[in-house]
Amino acid sequence: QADCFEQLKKTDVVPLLMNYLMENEQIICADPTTVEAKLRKMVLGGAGKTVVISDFDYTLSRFANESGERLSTTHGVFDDNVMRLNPELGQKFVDLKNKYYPIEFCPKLSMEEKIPHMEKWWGTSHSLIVNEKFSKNTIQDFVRQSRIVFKDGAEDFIQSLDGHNIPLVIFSAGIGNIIEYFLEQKLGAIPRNTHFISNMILFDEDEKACAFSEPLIHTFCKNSSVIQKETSFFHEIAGRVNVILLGDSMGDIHMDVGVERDGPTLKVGYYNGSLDDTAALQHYEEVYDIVLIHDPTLNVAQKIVDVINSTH
Ligand code: MG7
Ligand code: MG
Repeated sequence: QADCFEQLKKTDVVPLLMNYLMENEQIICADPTTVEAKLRKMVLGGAGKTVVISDFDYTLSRFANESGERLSTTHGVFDDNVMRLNPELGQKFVDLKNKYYPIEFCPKLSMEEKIPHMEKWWGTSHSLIVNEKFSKNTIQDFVRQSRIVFKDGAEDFIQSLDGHNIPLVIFSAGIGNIIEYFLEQKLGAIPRNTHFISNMILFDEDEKACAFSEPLIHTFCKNSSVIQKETSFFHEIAGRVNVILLGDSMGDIHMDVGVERDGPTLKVGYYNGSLDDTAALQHYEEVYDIVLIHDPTLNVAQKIVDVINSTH
């Protein structure tokens, strides 16, 4: 009985968070009962049972600036910078984007139909990078000059996870090195809790790009099929049964598949699309527990983590 009382006390904070989620018009929680139940389990488990699995592009990074202009993804770093230095090659990156981006988000095509196109896009774009033999230094400069911007509160969010020893797995179909350089530049170093599952540029002994890591990770294969079980951090997340998943695309919702466990996954989705597209928005509400509309901050994710940390 005392145990029961203790559990109630610990989860006292959950209704407060639920109120916050329900009162905000930019936050959609289609099934609050389920969300509340997941949150209670996560609070009881505490930081020690939690892992955050997050997408990077347009999830930890901002989708648009204050004037509504689209910001850059990790691949986009090449489009912008190469255009400046070598317009002919830059145009090739831009042509690829103009051809394949509409296919990635085409509502009429199935995932199976899109996959070969995504493989072609990533493959071609990566070949351009490797053939040009960009050096590590050049790419670090590209990142410095890029239009990748952290969401408000992202730095604090990452640091607070690290402070509470909650692992952060950044699962990205972008380019992992670009994320690493960005974090190094913004945070001074990559926090110890932070791990990557992504496409990595491999460098030769002269630090020139010479290949990409395998398997290729594109939008529609972000699941256990691309996770190498021998990854060094796997033991670190083995006992972490409660997952907070952060993403912005439909391809992000299975990022937790592959971690063997029976705890809940709380899926938080950033919706960056048009508000007129009610079908798309509805689809997000079905697959994500919490949908955040045009949110340039990490406030909600931070509040969830704060609540998990508050009782220990
Ligand atoms: N994405 C994927 N590729 C490219 C590229 O070559 N250039 C640009 N600008 N964007 C690219 O983080 C994953 C996202 O990155 C985009 C090969 C895709 O739209 C994908 O959703
Ligand atoms: Mg994304």
